[in-house]
Amino acid sequence: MKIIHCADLHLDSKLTANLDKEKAKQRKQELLLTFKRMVSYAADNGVEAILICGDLFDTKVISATARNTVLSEIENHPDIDFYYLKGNHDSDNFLSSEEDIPVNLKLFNDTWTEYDLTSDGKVKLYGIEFNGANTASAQVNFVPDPSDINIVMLHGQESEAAAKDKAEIIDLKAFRNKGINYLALGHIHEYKCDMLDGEGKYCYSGCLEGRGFDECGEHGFVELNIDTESGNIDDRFVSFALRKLYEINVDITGLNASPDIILRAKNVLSSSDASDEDLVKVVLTGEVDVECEKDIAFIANSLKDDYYFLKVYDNTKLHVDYDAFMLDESLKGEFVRIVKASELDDDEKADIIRYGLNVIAGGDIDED
Ligand SMILES: [Mn+2]
Repeated sequence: MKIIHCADLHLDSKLTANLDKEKAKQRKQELLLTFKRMVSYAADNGVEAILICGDLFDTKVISATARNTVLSEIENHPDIDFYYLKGNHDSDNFLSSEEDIPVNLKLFNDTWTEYDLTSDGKVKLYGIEFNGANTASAQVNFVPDPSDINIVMLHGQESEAAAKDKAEIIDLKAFRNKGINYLALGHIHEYKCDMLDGEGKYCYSGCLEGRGFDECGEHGFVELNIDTESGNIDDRFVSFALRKLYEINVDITGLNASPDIILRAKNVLSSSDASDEDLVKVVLTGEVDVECEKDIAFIANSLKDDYYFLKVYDNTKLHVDYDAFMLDESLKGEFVRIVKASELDDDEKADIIRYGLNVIAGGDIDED
């Protein structure tokens, strides 16, 4: 049987951190459309169950469009069972009353819930929603029958790192050597799959679409193909996002003018994987002369039409050729010598010299 494991869709996410109002609205719709596209993929490929491992929604306030779309996708695909385990971003607001729940929408609560994925009862699905009080004991006390094919759904941060954002800690040790074939996780937004113990795997599917530049790269879901006879589970990451996000470093060491920087950036961008549908953050790196002409807004505007969204972040270091100013009798030279003699650190000196020289030359102090 085929199963889809997804998580962290964050439908209704605001998406205004980078995008303007219009594009944020469009991108928000795209998150919902990608969910629909995934359900169509499931229907077209004979997928019998979709596991949603938390953070289906982004906030407690769920738009009517998102709610209605999710419910209608579930209702219109009666051959697919949707297993929805709430994450730290989800709330009960999605379903207003009992009669709203479609028969093929299966839910979880704060105690262990068990579902049979096959009529012979050989493939079991377990899940629990952690709430702080139940987290530690529920993990230790969980004992499935190792002779079954066991799939477990959870939402939380695996124990190697501290939990952020009120997520619960999942202690992987507590799930080892219990006969779990596949631990389907949500919370970490990047795909990650590794061995849980000698037999089973644990996996974060990652989010379905990247939203910010902390979610660069491939995003999608995991397709599981379970051999219900042998118990063998074949897992495959399916890259599915409509758009990808890229952070691309452009070293502009030695360049002194915006046109040259633009040209360098275009060269680096054209050899990257980013396509015109994608979102790109260009990070300028390297060391440039304190007097170099580098208009970040102009550089960004010159590059942005090639992509759905592009921004430029300046991470260059400034180089001050102090020797060149030592004999300069103008105001410039005097200014540089005063800053050099100050107790500021080198980076602060360079920043102040750049601003000062720019003002002396008649420019604007916040040109970058
Ligand atoms: Mn999440």
